[in-house]
Amino acid sequence: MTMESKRPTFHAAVERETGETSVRLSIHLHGQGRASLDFPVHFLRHMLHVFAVHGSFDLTVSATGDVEVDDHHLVEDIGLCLGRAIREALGDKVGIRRYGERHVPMDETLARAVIDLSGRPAFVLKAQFTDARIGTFPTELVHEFFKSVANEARMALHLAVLYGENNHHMAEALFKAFGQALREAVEETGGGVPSSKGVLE
Ligand SMILES: [Mn+2]
Repeated sequence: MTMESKRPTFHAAVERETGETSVRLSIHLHGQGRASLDFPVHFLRHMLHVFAVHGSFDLTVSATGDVEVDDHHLVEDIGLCLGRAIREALGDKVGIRRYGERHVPMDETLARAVIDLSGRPAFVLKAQFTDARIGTFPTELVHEFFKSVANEARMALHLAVLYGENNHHMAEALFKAFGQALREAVEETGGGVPSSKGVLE
């Protein structure tokens, strides 16, 4: 083989520095739900805490950014680093389940996450948010965050809020569903590469 293959280690650390943001992120995908989150976007900290707990991931994020402009750059770049870390942690994906899906209710809201760790980025979010902001957090950044994750992790990520009324619940149910679906997708099955093509890039 000319390509260097790398077995899944289930953990990775990523650092990324630009003129807009500085992000250090590490994740253990077979962890215990411990989160250490230090960056100035409070709502995303709440969401990533939920993601880590519900996926039983150990997640550390330390980041700064130009939040005086708005939260956009930092949220996007944390998503990008999370996606990159997931991809690195999974290596050649030998012996993992590959697919994961969950429906998660949160009070009046029902959300769904379906994942294929296919090696090909695709992202769909179907949600009817009714407020432009959740607290101070721009609601549209929910879409931007997950899109960055899906692109960099090279996964197909299909998210939907099937119904709901409270925008905080809708976002939080999506992060819970994403965490639980990802946890399923990264489970070890003991098989080979879960693809009829024999390769998942
Ligand atoms: Mn909450």
